Amino acid sequence: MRTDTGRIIHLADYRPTDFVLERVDLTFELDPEATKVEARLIFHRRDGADPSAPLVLDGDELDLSGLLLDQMEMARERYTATPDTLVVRDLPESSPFELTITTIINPQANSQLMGLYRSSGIYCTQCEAEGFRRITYFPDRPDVLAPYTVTIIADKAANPLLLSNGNYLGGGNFDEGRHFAAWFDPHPKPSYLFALVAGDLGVVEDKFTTMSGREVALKIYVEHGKEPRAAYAMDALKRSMKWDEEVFGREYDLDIFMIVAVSDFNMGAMENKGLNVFNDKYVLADPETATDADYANIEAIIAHEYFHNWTGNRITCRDWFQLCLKEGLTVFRDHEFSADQRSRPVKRIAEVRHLRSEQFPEDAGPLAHPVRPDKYREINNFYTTTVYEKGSEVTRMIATILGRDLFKKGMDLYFERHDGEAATVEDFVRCFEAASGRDLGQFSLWYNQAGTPHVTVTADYDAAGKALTLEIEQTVPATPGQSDKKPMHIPLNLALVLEDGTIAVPASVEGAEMTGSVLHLKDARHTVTFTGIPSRPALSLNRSFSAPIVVRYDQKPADLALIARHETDLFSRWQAITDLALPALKDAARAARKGEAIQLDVTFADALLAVAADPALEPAFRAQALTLPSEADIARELGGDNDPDAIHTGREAVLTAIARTGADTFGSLYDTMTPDGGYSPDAASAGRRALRNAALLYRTIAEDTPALAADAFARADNMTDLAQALTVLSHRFPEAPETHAALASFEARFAENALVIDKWFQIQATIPGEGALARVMRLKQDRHFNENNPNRVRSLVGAFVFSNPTGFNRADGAGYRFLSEEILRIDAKNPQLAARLLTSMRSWRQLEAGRAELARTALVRVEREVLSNDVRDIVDRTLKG
Ligand code: B3K
Ligand code: ZN
Repeated sequence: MRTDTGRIIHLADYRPTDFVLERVDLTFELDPEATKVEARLIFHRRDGADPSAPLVLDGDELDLSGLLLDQMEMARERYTATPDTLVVRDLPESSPFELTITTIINPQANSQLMGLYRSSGIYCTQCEAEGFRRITYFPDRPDVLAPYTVTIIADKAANPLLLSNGNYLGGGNFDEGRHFAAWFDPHPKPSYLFALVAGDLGVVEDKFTTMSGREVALKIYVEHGKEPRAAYAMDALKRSMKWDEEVFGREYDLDIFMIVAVSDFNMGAMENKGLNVFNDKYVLADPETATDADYANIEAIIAHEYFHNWTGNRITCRDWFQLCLKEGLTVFRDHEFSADQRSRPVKRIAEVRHLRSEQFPEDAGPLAHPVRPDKYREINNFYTTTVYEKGSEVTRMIATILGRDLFKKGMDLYFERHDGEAATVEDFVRCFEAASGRDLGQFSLWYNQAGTPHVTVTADYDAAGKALTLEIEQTVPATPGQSDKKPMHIPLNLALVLEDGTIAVPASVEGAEMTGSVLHLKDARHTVTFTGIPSRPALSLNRSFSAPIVVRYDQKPADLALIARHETDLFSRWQAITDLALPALKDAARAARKGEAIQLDVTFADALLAVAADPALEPAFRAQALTLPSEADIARELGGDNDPDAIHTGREAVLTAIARTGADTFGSLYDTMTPDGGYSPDAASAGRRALRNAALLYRTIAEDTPALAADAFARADNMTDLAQALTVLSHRFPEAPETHAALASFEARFAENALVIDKWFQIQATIPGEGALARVMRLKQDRHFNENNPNRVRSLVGAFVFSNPTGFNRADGAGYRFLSEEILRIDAKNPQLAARLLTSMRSWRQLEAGRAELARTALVRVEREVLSNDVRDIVDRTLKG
């Protein structure tokens, strides 16, 4: 177990290595418990480096078993080896030298799933961020780039497949049933992009011809028998390759591109050069076992990892502080890809929902950090929605500010200038400045200042002068370690919607620069005047979510209804509907909190139902309109002293009111939004299913019987409908015989399919209410539960702590105690997984006093007993911030 050094790494301390790595040559002799790794590394001392500086290499739980310098054994006094460093002294002043380092590692015992591990009979690696140092001593940092040659030797019967990065060089047989394969990756890369996979897997093959006419072999490796379920992933891969050529002008650069799906993986997927490794959840799909959301995720993640080939691999990060340089940019690219493949507005709505529910709480709590942090204690804890999703929003704002053409010019310049390099955020921003001639100095604060900016707007219309004046104020809340914030450059897209539904074109704008419909806010306060506005307009603010901010504007319901009906920006129509529903949800929660009767004015539901029934709108959008803000969204809007039970009760009352008011609409949607033919995962068909399933929920609420959902469960011919019917049944009628029967039949039917059994766990773990904890504890004893599989742990424990607000936040604190015990147990095996689960406590200070105190007690216990650096970092910050 890695011991906590408590050491904090600072961006300001960055300096290049004393030695330049020229080449890497690795030989693996695979064995489940004693794999021999021989690393031949050619270095030379960097120009200008101290001629007496030793070479310091990173390790993690390593044991050195041999060290040669230029093929000669090294004298003991010239080096010092510990499990986490190898220091070599008296090295040549300028000439290149070769170090041969031998280590013996135990892949079978590697339960952290970092470095080289073996599970379900497959050898697999995960090296980002600092896993390579668990394989051999190495300058394990992203600014050390070299070409790699890899030779893998293994038992042939158990491991017919021997894969690594780059192009295949050749292979052959050895005696005693062993064989070998050699790979060469000509593109210099950092160690975190290294990968090795060995074992016995099935393959799906295809090919792609690049824009310059080169043929690339495409291979997706999956467990034998699962090949048909990789067809959609292959299709998504080919579409991604084509899209990156057409939209970003980026071509693939090796003869082969491989994806391997594994079932034990800490994260979604990993972009290793030419050899992506995936959690099989994001590869395998067929209509019987995958939902529409699964298909959309597969498409997005296949694209994301593929896009990293340029944004991440060809141009990598100088240091881990620059993580958003590859992640934020690549998320932006995958968002754009999905928007082009599916419905742009619906995709945007889904992105913003996700940002608000995951990133906003992070940015408002003790774990808040800038998109580019300036210090860390454990880098694995910085693969966050702030780095990824807010990082993507920051890239999107650059595109909004510069416009499409200049953004493209800046991206081209970035690829041209930095190909083959390890770059920084400053390098990236400079390319857009050079391409556009604009100064992005103030804009760059988005990388360095944490916290979600609040923009408060008041409006005054002067009918006589036909002028609209806006007072706009921005504030950026204090976050841990950052109390004073400077005003940011906020691109605020807005529209003035007139009573007849048209959008006013002002004669002049004063008080802030405006390009197209985007107002550039740069000062703490602006007074902006629009002239030539014929009548008092409704103000549609932050259209398409042009900036990741919270807008505070006291909008009249009639204006929101106008926007919901007429805005040309569909995102804003959805936002208006949400804003119409929010006051009812908040009021209902407040009333429930005080134990008062909930009085509802449901006039807001008219706008929502009008959109739901509008045949001119795409069904997926209509389904989004029917999906009310979640309980977590309402908690965030309430902003403190939160009682999750009251929020739940209030939201239920609002849902019931909508269900009753809209009974006719939901009846007819349920009858008409039926499939056109057999199942197809395309976005339009998925939209119809989403709308019909939303109708199923509302109808069930209005009718208050399990009959309809039980019927839907019996008739479903695809996993989307089946899982939704099971969710409605079990969440609404957990004790009904229909629910027990459905859960049992689902389990029996899919007992052999781990990914579907994950859904079975997840649906049950999120059944609301006090009884959830007992159910989760019972499910932990189920024969399907497996504590060593991260997907399974996330589907039960993760679903409970992240997605069951009433169950987890039980008033007696039993949910928090359960989490603290789970964290301590999981931490002993897999610290990364444990640390991630503990981030479910990030909003604990927003809870009412009784729960907050119980949450604090549970955190203190974790702090007292924790072992790993990963969990210690999270628990310390969560308690302190
Ligand atoms: N780059 C990886 C994430 C690695 C996480 C390491 N703790 C996947 C991705 O973002 O594409
Ligand atoms: Zn990524």
